[in-house]
Amino acid sequence: MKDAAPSTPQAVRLEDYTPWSHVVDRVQLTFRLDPRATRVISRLSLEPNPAGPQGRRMFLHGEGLTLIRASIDGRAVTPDLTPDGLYCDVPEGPFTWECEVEIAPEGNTALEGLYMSNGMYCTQCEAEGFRKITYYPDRPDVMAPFDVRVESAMPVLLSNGNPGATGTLADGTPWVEWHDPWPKPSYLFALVAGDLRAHSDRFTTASDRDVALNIWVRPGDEDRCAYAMDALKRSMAWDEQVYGREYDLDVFNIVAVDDFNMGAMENKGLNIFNSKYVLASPQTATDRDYELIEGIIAHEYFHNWTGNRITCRDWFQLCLKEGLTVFRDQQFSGDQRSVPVKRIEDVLQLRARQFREDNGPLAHPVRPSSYIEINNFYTATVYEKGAEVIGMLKLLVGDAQYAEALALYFDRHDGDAATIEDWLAVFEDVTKRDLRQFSRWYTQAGTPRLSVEETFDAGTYTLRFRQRTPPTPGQAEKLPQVIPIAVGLLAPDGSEVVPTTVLEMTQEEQSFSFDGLAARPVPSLLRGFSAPVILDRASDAAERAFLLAHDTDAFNRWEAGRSLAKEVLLRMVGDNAPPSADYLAALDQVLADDTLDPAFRALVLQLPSEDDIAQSLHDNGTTPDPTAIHIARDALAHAQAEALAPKLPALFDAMTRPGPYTPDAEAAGCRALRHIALSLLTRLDGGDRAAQEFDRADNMTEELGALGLLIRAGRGTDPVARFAERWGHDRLVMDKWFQLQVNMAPPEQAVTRAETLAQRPDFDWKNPNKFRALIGGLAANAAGFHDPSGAGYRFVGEWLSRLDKVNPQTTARMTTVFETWPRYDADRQDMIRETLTRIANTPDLSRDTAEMVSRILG
Ligand code: 0A1
Ligand code: ZN
Repeated sequence: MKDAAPSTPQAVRLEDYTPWSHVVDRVQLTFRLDPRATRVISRLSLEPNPAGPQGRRMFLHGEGLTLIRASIDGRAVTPDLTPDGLYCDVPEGPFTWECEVEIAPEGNTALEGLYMSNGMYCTQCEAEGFRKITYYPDRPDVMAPFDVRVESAMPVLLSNGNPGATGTLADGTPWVEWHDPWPKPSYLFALVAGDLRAHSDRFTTASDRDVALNIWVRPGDEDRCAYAMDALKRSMAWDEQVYGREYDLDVFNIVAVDDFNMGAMENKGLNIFNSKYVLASPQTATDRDYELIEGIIAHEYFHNWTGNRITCRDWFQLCLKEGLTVFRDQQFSGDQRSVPVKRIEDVLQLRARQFREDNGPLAHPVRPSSYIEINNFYTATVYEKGAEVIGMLKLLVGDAQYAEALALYFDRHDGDAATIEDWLAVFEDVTKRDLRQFSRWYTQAGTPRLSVEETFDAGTYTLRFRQRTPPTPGQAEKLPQVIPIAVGLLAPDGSEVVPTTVLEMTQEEQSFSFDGLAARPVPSLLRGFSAPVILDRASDAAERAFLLAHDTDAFNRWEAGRSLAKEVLLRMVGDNAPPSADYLAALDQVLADDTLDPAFRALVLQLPSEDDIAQSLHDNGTTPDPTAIHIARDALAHAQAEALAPKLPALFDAMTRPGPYTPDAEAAGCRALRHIALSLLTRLDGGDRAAQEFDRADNMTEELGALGLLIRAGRGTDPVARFAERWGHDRLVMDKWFQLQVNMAPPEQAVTRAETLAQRPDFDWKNPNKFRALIGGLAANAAGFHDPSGAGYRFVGEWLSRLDKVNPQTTARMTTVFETWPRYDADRQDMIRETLTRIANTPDLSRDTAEMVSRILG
């Protein structure tokens, strides 16, 4: 009874939501694990749902399953199988459904459902993977307690919840039972079986619950779990202190797997992680890795309340859990490290990924209203813009009312599958505000442009703002949004005359005045990046340099330096202007200011990315030339190096800290600034110092940093080979090696290098991390990827067509490297369209990739 081929994809629409016909009171699952023939026996206690459609027929999702038997109340039934599931006639009242299916985890290369990674069984069920495990109402609003029994000879057998009985079958096969008392949707189900080792610890909650913590890894990786464990305990304590949320089971398990489509997954009590976001040692992980591990461990842990205890009614509400959980993990990381530095990093990410998405063919609202494949909507817009929307809400209502609203949300909706309307109603009830206009942030796509004009007259300073959101696919007209604009005013001597004030803009055009000023002030607008908008403001370089030197808002100090650099670069690309001396002088001051956090100084010195410059040129109506951008950016970096040369050696030495590596933010900040100094010095000495550094580095941050500079300087051949000799045994370190070589390569060599690397036997392209490292690494080398010959597009296109056969989800996500095509010249546009059309015409293309390619082509 094998099912037929999948049906033609149809769009799912928010407006069509209807509850399921039945309620699941209990789920009992038994797994007899076998790589080629796993048996899954499922028993569901069901009853009619008074709130759902009434009738005597039920539908269960199911994909790629072989149905062995099915029964209702113990009597065999023959359901009608469809490509997406089954229909079955059911009794009028409560009944028990039982079925047995067979699946083959070994052949599951899509890494969705039950699959195998290095001989270990694991699952990924969000969003719709559970239907590849058994027949089930696989939708987030169906919540039930799960009892799971796993039968297997594997030494470690895990599932959600608390451990239960264990035993041995007559044939000697061991079994274990797990009981999860918290009703959950199927997307939070997880099972792991393998030869694993635990790094264990304990945590006592505020209510004195003793929780066993385990991080499960492959043998040999046990000594790389300490940082993740430390981050987990800090996350648990932080959620108690800041949000009053405690953990609610006796055990919390984390498992690291090498083959994983995303970063990690918040399955109840059994989080599954991409191993790169768990495993760390000073020798193998960079500062950035440590930071990401901390943030992702926190993110998944925080989902226990925002996502698991309160889940989503349907997948259109994805931002309900993701936006809020990202917001929470950003708050956590800020508290653990530095609030302004974290904010700058988050805004850099937001602009690089979300603004790019929001200003191209894939733009969609934070809460989309239709989709073909939900896996394509785990986007920067849903996650990062979703978090920004919460940040704005908090700013508008204030910290105290935000805390009250969150307490009410947890109280009112615990155990619910909720909606964005529920979320906003909580804020309306607490604050008595009308949030109807604010809710447009959830339904309108596109990044609002905010322009401003100012006047000063008889002591009154007036800011006149205008907002406009360009059309996005399917949304031609945009209405004004509520924009919180945090503003401060500085006097000409640099003192602050008006401290941060939040202006609430609601109209298309709106003025705000400040009286009683002795002189025309310098405005510091959108402090802390108080709204995800693009601010257009004509201001001169002198004013930006003034803000870079004097603003009391650290974010805006950085922003002033950033916009200065951007402006200089745009003039260098467009008019062949020389690097601006004012800009270099301002940098010189920042560099020498020891009162500033080294991490902050490193961020000020870092130039805008080539992609960022391309987007700005496009926004200004100029067609970007990736080669010219690369040359200009290089030239500005050279000018920085020459201008700052006298200070660089001393800075490098000052940032060299004695003693062994520690991953804390302070030490990492010094290394970041030290690396910038080394990078600039490399432009002057051709790499001599970087070569010394490569030889002496005792940690991956410095070793990899130096290697990248040597590659960029054209001195990479020998160190690249030595690095591979040293680290060939380590899969995660080798991912960095693949990535760096194409990413740092001179643009004209990038594609050939990628082609050569792709031939290597250790380029295991079916592993998503490896694929992303090499193919994604090339796409991140903007001038190399956009090589005028089109070789970069063809290379990436061919690999995407190939990967689609084994892993549609990762393929579909990577098609976004082409989303910026409308920016470029006619030749490049033609070549990209040709590549995308070729992908679209690949026989048997997945629904995932087909949807993405057709949206990108528009
Ligand atoms: N919910 C996870 C991310 C995630 C989403 C989808 C996945 O498979 C399609 C896997 C993981 C998170 O936010 O961390
Ligand atoms: Zn998440």
